[in-house]
Amino acid sequence: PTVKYEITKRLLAAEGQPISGQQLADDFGLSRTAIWKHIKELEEEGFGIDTVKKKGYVLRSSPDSLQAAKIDQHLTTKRFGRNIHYLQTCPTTQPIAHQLAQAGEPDGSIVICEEQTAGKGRLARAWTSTQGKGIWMSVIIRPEIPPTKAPQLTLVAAVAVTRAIEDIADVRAEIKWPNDLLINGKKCTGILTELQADIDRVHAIILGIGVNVNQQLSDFPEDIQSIATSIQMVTGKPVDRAELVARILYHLEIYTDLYVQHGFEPLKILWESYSCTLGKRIKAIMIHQTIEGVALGITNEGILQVKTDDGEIHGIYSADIEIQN
Ligand code: BTX
Repeated sequence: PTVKYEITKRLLAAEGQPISGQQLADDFGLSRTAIWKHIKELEEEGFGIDTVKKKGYVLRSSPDSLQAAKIDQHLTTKRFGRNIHYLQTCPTTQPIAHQLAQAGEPDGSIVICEEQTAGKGRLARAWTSTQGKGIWMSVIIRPEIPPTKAPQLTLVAAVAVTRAIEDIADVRAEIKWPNDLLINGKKCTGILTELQADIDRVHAIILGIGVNVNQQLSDFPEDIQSIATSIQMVTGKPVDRAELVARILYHLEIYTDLYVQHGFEPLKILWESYSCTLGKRIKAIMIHQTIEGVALGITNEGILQVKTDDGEIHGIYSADIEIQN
């Protein structure tokens, strides 16, 4: 961590109380001028800092950003989010996380940014990632599981994000199998699971999580305005994105550990309680076929079971789901 990062953390933790420049200089073994330069830089990044004579620096306001010190302030995890790679803008966080994972980045590290210019959905679709309005992050997870079980981790992630949104914004999202989170039937979160694995072992799962947080309807491109929503659009209140990130990581760590230790069953119950797919008539659209029927449930492997009108039960591993009633 850099000195600037440590200073930011101190200012945030002081909650409006002054911090002496001399104290900072002593603690970091720097001159007061060097500290002052860091303070100027923070001001340029949008921090409102007053200099009070004989007392020191007072943090008046901090920018609505996702930089590491802001997430850190809310973090209650052991591993998740303990390494934060923060970027203003990037095409997509996924390949950056892949590269870091390949270079040995530890379990729970994240890549997060304010804006993606080429955000990815599943099957090479685009994910709109407006500047400063959402959470666009990739989490590197290293569970000891065979690659066949990786899709279950997507379901685990869906539960974690749903719980976090409920805690922070007091609104209940529903999970549409496998991993869309909907509020009032509109998509507020998408999850993209990518793997680094050989035949019998997962090296890393790169979990891409996109949450629409503070957008207005006009922030979305026209073609998705009828299907997308944000938390603020539903609750009418802006959400502190850094706090929500920390909460997502909190649940993600707990549920991933629970899953690795006890398997999918305990999480299946949770997943089902948030699902809006089960019991409904659905259309499962896959690359080479479409199946229509009633969604009966998910198996202990996380496979969706659909009963078609001829009474046959089909296991669906991956598809886009349209809910029909
Ligand atoms: P998906 O394929 O299920 O959803 C993509 C579809 O959702 C698009 O075709 C479009 O119709 C719609 N859509 C696009 N952008 C949005 C949006 N912001 N809100 C609601 N609907 C939208 C879902 O894929 C997986 C998304 C993962 C995004 C994360 S963000 C961090 C990481 N980096 C990255 O590039 N992707 C992941």
